Amino acid sequence: MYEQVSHSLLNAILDDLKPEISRQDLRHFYTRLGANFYAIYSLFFNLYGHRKDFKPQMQRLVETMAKGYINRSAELERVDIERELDHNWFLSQKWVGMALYTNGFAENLDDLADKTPYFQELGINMVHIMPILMCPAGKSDGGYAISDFRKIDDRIGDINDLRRVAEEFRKRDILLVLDVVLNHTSDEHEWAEKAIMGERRYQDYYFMFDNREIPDMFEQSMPDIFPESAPGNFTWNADMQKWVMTVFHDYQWDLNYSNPEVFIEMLDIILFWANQGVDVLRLDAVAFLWKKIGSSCQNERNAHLILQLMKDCCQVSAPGVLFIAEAIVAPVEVIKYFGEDAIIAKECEIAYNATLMALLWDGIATQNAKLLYQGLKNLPDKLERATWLNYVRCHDDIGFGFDDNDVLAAGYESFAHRKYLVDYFSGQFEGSPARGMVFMRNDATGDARICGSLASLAGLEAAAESGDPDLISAAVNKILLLHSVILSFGGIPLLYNGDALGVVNDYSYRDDDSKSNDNRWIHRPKINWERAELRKKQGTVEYSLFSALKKMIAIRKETSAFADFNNRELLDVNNEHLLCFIRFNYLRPSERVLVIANFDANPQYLDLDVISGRGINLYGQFVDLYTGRSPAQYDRRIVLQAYQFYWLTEI
Ligand code: OTU
Repeated sequence: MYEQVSHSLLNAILDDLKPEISRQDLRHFYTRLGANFYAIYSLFFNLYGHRKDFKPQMQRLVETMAKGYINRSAELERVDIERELDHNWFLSQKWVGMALYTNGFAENLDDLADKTPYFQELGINMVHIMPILMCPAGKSDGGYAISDFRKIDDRIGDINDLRRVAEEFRKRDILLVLDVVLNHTSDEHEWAEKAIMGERRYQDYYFMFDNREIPDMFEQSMPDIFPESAPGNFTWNADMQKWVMTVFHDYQWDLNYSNPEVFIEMLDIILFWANQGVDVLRLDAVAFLWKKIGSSCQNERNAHLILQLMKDCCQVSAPGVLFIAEAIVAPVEVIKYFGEDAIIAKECEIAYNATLMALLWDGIATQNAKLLYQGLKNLPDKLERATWLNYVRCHDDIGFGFDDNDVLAAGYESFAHRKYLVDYFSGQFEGSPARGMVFMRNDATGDARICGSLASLAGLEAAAESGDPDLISAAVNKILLLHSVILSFGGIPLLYNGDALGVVNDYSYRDDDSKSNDNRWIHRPKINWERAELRKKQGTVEYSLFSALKKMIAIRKETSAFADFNNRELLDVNNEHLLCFIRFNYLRPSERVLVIANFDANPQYLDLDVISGRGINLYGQFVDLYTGRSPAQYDRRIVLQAYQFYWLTEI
């Protein structure tokens, strides 16, 4: 019955298609539209069915998808078809990512294209180039306050440079990841400027109120994201005499997705970038897409419906393109961004694993893996055909957003434990080697986050200053330990620019007025390529890190048990300092890798007897895939040195 409604609407829409669209060869488009239309219609109806202009908007939606399809090159369409045939392609262990700012990694996009051999040298084949679109200078939020969604920031290049990057990447089988900032625009975006001029149509793209009545109501339940630098969620605009919703900075205006035009505009932008040869789109701040009075305005059901609709529409026009959900939210909420059902209600194929990231840092600060174990044990199962983006550091701060119940179950008191972590990483805890900074302390909630580069947080900056070789090697080993987990956990590991070279904090942001009130800039470094040459010189820290990571990456790619097919068993091993799990080949479950990571500064042992019955031969002989050597083993106990890890297989 319902299908009939959507079928007849689809027929009417197709009859009315503009002649320039209907004249094209739309064979594949029609097949996909037919297959997805019922879902698209239902979602669009659910979100916008109450509006008088529902049908014309639906028509525009289909036209936008058709235009997106028509503008797709033959080459990209070939990729689409290839990926449709091999739809699990991104779950393979062969992918290893890196995130970077163009002008941190290179001079500009052109120079970045020239530097692609570096990715191959390390084994990186998925590169997230952080936002490259036009942003007002000084009010850019590191690229996340966009004033033109179709124009590349002229300080780093133009669309031809990006095409060159995309070509270089495709030649070398490197995936290109770019951002689409869905939640907000800069206040200097054309839409915002037209709104300021009084154009009603564009005022409806945002949330605007004449007085504080509604903003006050919203704010009762909305948390502050940047309480220090941008308190509150609304900003007064004197030209319009209106309050504008600005969840992030006061110059980032939240888009109003209860308006279907906003949805269609953003879909058009997504398809535009898909057609530039982008393989994966990182969707920024997706948790915030729907605002509802009385809620935290995060993780709302309609935010999920919007993402499902985006996915369905993109699957019609550019099916080879994947979405990454950037939702730094509680573990039970993150999981929902994969969608409700792998086929009929899919959202993003990939999501940032912020839970693992924060838990790993807990392991470093406590030299103990009990909260890490607890948190991972309670991480809900994800959907089929969905995978994690596992990372240790990124361009943002670290929030200790793990579940309070897990903190309690690990035997900690929530407030005191979080305070300990913040003190530890900001170097305020006696004996801590970490050199981080506190980010956005919120006195009202007691919450605080941490900034700092991986190397500095792991103690390398302090160790290098002291010149003590033992401290340096401890820091190096911690950095490798953290990477050994993200490379073996299941999902796509995402390294961060500079981390393979041990780049420490960059304090120069303090002298730049547009950056000095945001200490996330401390960990957005500019690579010194002369110094990076040291990666080739034995005996240097750069060499130790780079060569070890290179080797780990190469081994990961050869180890099918590291692909992500829900093929991980977490182990309770009766030793709090060890994180331990088994990865198995989902096609040949007897092919197993036992991963053990020692978070302690002292040697620890794993008693194999406690994991009997898990398919590991207790009397077997093991070999470590990483070193190629057998582990120190005595009487069914495997010994690990401080911060050592093993990737063990039976021989
Ligand atoms: C994202 O961040 C970006 O990664 C940040 O760089 C931007 O400042 C922000 O959006 C606004 O565009 O929205 O879902 O704590 O972790 O704001 C999570 C800061 C986000 C970030 C958080 C995050």
